[in-house]
Amino acid sequence: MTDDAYAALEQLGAAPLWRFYGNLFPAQPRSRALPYRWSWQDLRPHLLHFSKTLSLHEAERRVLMLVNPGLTDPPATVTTLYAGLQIILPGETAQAHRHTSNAFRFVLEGEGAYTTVNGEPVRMAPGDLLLTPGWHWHDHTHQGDAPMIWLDALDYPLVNALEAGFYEQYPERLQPLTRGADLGSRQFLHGRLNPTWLTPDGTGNSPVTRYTWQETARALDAIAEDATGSEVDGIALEYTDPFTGGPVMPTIGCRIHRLRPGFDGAGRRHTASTVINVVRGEGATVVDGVRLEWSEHDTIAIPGWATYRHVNASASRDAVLFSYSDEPVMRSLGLYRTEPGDPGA
Ligand code: GTQ
Repeated sequence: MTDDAYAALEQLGAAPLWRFYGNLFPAQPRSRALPYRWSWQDLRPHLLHFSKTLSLHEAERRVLMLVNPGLTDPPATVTTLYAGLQIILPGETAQAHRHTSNAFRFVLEGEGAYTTVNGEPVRMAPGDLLLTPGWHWHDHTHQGDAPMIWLDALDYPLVNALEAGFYEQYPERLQPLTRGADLGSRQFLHGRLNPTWLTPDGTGNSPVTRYTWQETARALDAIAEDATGSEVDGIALEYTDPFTGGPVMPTIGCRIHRLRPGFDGAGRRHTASTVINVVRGEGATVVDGVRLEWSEHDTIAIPGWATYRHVNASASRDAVLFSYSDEPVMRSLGLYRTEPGDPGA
């Protein structure tokens, strides 16, 4: 009789809350994402293989998605964010399009390519961070003489969960160049001297199109000797929107971290989900008891509410990490929580 009573509910589009309660209101978050490391050394040959066998007319973008084993459908890197490795060859172009997802690129290898964002060619060199805010037209052109590889990041897992995804292809392959190269970067170069004739566009995206590695390295070097840094994140600098001093995108915050030689970080967890790419150095990030060993250009997933700590394995060299997370989302929704902890292992 009882089973019939439950079956009847299902027919009526109803369900007994008491059978779902613990899953719907967990005592604390239980991410479906797993701690994971994607190996640059293992994936790079596959990128090169597809660059030789798949043309950019067959694929809109030649990208290997970094799919978290706990998040295969839909594929995502952490619950709200995606990472992919994109390769483009000299002489190639990638079709102009736009989507409501916010995106950025972090350049890993090569030079001579640029992304055009709403008419502005934005040049790419290793370590550069380039923003492609939602609904901005973007296409890629490579005029160098060696393959170019970068990390793509998008918030589409979040945008699609919110059912706010729109996409459009540009009527031609490339959009016209209507602005000077890197203008969005040049006119905000100093961050403490902003152009008076410009105002925020209201989306919460930074107006800076390119954060050059040159500037990032200069910022790190300027404080390397005497900055205190964080016992969890090392000497961590947040890329900022010069209008607000806040994160570069409404959904994604980006940081660069310098871990001094022998850095043995304190453990912490937060509700934000994080992706890391190793700029240089060797070390490990321990996440909920799982030790993820990393070296140059590896990518790491730290699920939300997982406890983690970073270790620089070298006693003589710095390690540098680039990280991004959905912390701006958590904060703007009043859902950001953090506390110290020990990840074990
Ligand atoms: O380069 O525009 O990895 O639209 C995924 C979606 C890259 C891009 C991705 C994209 C792009």
